[in-house]
Amino acid sequence: MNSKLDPMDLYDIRSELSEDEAMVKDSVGRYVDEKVIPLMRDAFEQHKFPRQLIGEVAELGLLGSSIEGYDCAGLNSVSYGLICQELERGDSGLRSFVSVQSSLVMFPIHTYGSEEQKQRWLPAMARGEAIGCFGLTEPHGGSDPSNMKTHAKRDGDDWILNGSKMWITNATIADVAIVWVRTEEGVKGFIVEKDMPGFDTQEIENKFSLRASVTGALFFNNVRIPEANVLPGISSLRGPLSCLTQARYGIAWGVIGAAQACLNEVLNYTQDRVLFGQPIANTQAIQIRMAEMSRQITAAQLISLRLGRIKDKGQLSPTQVSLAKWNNCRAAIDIARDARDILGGAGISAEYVPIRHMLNLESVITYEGTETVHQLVVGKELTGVNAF
Ligand code: TGC
Ligand code: FAD
Repeated sequence: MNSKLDPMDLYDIRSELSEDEAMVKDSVGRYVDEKVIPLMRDAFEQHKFPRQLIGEVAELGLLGSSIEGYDCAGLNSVSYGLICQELERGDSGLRSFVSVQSSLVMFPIHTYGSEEQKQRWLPAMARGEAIGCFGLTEPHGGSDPSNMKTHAKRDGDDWILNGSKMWITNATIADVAIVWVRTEEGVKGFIVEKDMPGFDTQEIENKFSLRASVTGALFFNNVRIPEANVLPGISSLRGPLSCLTQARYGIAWGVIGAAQACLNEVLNYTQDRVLFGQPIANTQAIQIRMAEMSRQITAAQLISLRLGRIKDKGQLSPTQVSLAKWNNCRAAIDIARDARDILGGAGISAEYVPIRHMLNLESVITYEGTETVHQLVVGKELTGVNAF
């Protein structure tokens, strides 16, 4: 009776998708199966972001996909979520690239930028010809961006920028950085271009997580920024935090893909692994563990779809996004760790996907707000008390 259910979609989320959404999911899914998955093991082992994928994801319309106009696809939020899910089924590093470009760089330019800034950057970024990064976190503590030290002072028509940012995705490959800066007029977003004198970047090497993604530091030493490179539409911490809401939304969907990849791996492996005279898939303990994975994936899918529908109605609250990011990252990392264990010794080999996803998810559960940050956001909503 149960054989008709899709093990990756027990509640038939697919039937809730529009024709266009299902088409997005299928086309990105095919691309990931054919072009992404075959590359990711090597990319992870070699600690290299496969840059050849940039042109391909751009060609598929996946960069800035939620933006209307400016050569962007203008898809809805559920489609953006499905894109993240399918990409992260391949690797969190590729989803990170697309999240940063779309939600953290193109979104603030589109939302807070001047028309000139939008015309200059958005079409080039949609085509993958310009790459962006987003600098909010500083070395002394990312969870509390209100304690920002990076600052800028007016000098005639320009600004002079000093400080540094740490743990920045795409740092060393970016043509442009959206850098959040303390000024006497509030927190402002600066568009810093890679060749500006005094601007430097450095890659963070020897990571054990997100090895197929570029992470680095940004340094600003008296960088002269013209007023034309300041986002005119925002002067408070709400600017960067609103970008995080977009990216966290995508992550809540994305990690479902990583979890599905792990469940799929153990479903196959346990059929063939014969111990004590039977495939381990036939044992109660293994079935319960895989059922638990399926329970968590199903809950995450339902949360994400509901969140997407709320977002598409324009009624999203950041607290709802925090709950989804927390729940779904926790589910995905628990699933990846358990899948690694079910594979036994083979689980530590790069031949199987769980350990790569497990290691990646250590970053994903930390960035865009740690689990504790999201728990405290929900706690604040429930009690009205700010416990940070
Ligand atoms: P708070 O006083 O609560 O808020 C300041 C202003 O911002 C508004 N706001 C938000 N707006 C939109 N979305 C959100 N999520 C928002 N959260 C707050 C708020 O309404 C207020 O607006 P206004 O107009 O009244 O001024 O700020 P706080 O300083 O108390 O901080 C709250 C806290 C701790 C939740 C926040 O600082 C936080 O989220 N901390 C975590 C930082 C973080 O997540 N950093 C991520 C860096 S980027 C990254 O990791 C990229 S990885 C990408 C990849 O590779 O995929
Ligand atoms: P800290 O803020 O120092 O936190 C340390 C610990 O304290 C955590 O466990 C935290 O949960 C806990 N904690 C904090 N506050 C409290 C509290 N009130 N009560 C109890 N516990 C608390 N940032 C960007 O700006 N742009 C990027 O592109 C980007 N990409 C990243 C890519 C990777 C691979 C990684 C790992 C990080 C990236 N980050 C980026 C930074 C990321 O957002 C931060 O690492 C994250 O916000 C946490 O900040 P932190 O590392 O300084 O930890």
